[in-house]
Amino acid sequence: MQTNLRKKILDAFTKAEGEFLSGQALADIVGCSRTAVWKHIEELRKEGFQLEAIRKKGYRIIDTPDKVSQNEILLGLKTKKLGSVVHYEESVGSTQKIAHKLAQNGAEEGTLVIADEQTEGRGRLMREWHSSKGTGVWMSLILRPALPPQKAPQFTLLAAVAVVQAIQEVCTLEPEIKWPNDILLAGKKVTGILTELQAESDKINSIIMGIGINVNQKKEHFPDELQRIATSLAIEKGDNISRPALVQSILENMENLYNVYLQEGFKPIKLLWESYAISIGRTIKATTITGIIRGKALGITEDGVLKIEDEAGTIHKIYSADIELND
Ligand code: BT5
Repeated sequence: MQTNLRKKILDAFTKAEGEFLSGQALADIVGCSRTAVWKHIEELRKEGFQLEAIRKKGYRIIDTPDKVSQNEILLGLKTKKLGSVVHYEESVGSTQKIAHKLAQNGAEEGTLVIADEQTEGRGRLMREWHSSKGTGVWMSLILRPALPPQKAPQFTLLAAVAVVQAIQEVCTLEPEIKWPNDILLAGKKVTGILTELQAESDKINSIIMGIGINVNQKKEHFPDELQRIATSLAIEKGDNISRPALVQSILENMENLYNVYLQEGFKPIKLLWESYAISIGRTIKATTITGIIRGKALGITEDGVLKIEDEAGTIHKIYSADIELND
């Protein structure tokens, strides 16, 4: 209930676009007393929001604390569904774990779990995902498409397109996608995506979309073994980036793409994905859990699966692998 009121207040400030809103106007929009409005405003102040208050004019927000908190994500968010419920924690083991639990307990589509720090962030095959405090976007989003589980790989690609578009919008940088789940800048990994499922044999119950983005790390923030292969948006841009603005842009782009997907299928997403992909047409080495395949990456199928043609002309369909570019 409290959170609902807070969301309505933040939505009202979003719509006001920097104009003043009187206490009475806020109370009317939100449907509560002016005292209740005032209490929420005080809580926002305590969290580090700077509000200007002028008699007879009301309030407006002039600065925010640049955290990935629920309030900051909701302020200015223009989606209908994605991110409408936000679970923010300062420090967690893994946002994936929390999102899995929430999904199991019936969390609605669009629920977002986000943390300032992960102490046990993970990649595919339980690899470690380095998620230091206050520097990145560590988020898990719950989707509930009425689809068979075979369609799940498409969502890794859909998420990658959304993140690329958000990085283009917020940072004016031009990232590339390495199939299936890496986003690169200057050849180094800036984002990893982990798509997990809760499903029955013929139907997805929920997709838990884990996205990790290095945002404001400096080179020395990365452990030695990552310095050669990882980068951050700030390193590439030469300036710090607003994490909440980035999260909002991801949610907005993802919602658009998801709606396109539900109405028109995967084809338009596939075309976008291919326009950002670097592996297609190249000679690659794919390390899968069953072995290594070398050959030319022909493209992705309608299901989002990678096709590789080896030297003997055999075409392999790859669902998941680590890719090295060999040419
Ligand atoms: C991934 O796995 O790239 C998926 C990463 C997903 C992380 C998000 S954060 C929010 C959510 N909660 C979680 O616990 N996870 C998700 P994979 O393709 O397996 O790559 C893992 C490899 O990337 C590691 O073995 C390292 O080599 C490298 N790596 C680890 N941390 C990194 C970082 N911060 N930046 C770049 N590379 C990293």
